Amino acid sequence: MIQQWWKDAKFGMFIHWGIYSVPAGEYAGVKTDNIAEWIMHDLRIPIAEYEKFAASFTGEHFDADKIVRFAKECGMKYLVFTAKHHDGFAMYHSKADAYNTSITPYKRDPVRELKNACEKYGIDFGLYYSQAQDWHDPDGCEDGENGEGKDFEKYFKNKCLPQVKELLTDYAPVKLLWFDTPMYMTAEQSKELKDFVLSIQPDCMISGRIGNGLGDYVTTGDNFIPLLPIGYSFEVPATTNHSWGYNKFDSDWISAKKIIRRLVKIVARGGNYLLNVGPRPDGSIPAECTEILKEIGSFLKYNGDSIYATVSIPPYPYDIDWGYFTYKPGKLFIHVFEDLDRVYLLNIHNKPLKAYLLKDKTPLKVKERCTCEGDSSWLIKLPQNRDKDIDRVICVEVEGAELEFEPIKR
Ligand code: H79
Repeated sequence: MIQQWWKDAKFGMFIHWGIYSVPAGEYAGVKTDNIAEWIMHDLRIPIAEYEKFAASFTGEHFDADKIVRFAKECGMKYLVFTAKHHDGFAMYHSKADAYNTSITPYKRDPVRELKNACEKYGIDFGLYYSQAQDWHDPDGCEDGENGEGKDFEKYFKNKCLPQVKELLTDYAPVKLLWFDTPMYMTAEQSKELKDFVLSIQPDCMISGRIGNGLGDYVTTGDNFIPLLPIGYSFEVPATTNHSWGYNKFDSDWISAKKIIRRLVKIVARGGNYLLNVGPRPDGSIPAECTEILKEIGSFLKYNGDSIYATVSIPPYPYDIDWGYFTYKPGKLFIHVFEDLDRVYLLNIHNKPLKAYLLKDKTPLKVKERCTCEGDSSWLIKLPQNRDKDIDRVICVEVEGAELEFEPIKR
């Protein structure tokens, strides 16, 4: 079931950390063109060779407290950590399977450490678990195969369910289980997994990728933003460069400007944004990435009211190319992406009561007028954008609990 904490959160941190960060996009002199955590699959690395990466997984700079505090400073309200990715390596002390962080020089349990830090800083804690693909288990799914010669039920009963149970009992409460790539799981298997999760923790949320339409919400395609409000709660999982796991060659970072604007766009359409960081094998996060997140944090520090706990709104009937609207009962937020000196809008039904720039409360006037064509209109003059803000947010306090746009008249 969708929980209110998740609906209100809007912005979360995804962490992809695993032994794929050791090859970091290159194996035996060959670079992978694809996402770095897929290197085992894409470069056909034999299991026994891939296992050797565990010996270089040192984690000496992994500081869960610092990461979670940082996520909070950057305005993220929840966190999802890869407890097990498709490579089958558990990033916690699993009793069900020895292939886990205990066998690395790092030795520790990042799930435990992150969970404790999340509790300390009031961040909602979630875990990613690759329930179907497992390239280490002889019976786990692998992309491009249809399961011939494999006994998926065997893997499902002997590894997947026991590990999910461990996660939900040893690290409770897990607020969100983020399943991924259901592959050829049947509806019965997805249902069994869902019922199993809920039997242990009834209020645990389940991502859309549990498969067979059984998730609590829609998980969009990786890095894909729906064009319109889709009528369901949704979450956009997305990267800060082109990979999820650390890739030493990927220096093509997405700017803070783009990410802030994507966040506004996603929230305006009723969704959440789960933004990924990929630590190195030593546990550090590339500085280029943390700088981007800091800038997002500065925006949210002053403009968070226009993001968190906002509700999905009907689409505005005109195509405005300079920004977006977000809304919470009584407050319409107009996000202005360009250096406009005025905002002119038609067809907003609610009566404006008071307006100001959200970041510093500079008062603004809303001039209301009926146009010659008979449309209602608002004119709001804006001061110069001296600080070169990426998004100037105007808050207009309005009458009425629901936001209503008037349709375009014939
Ligand atoms: O965990 C992250 C990805 O590893 C995972 N989902 C996010 C959250 C994911 N699993 N599958 N996919 C993404 C789709 C992957 C497709 C591709 Fe490929 C992997 C394209 C290139 C590498 C498989 C191998 C399909 C083509 C080649």
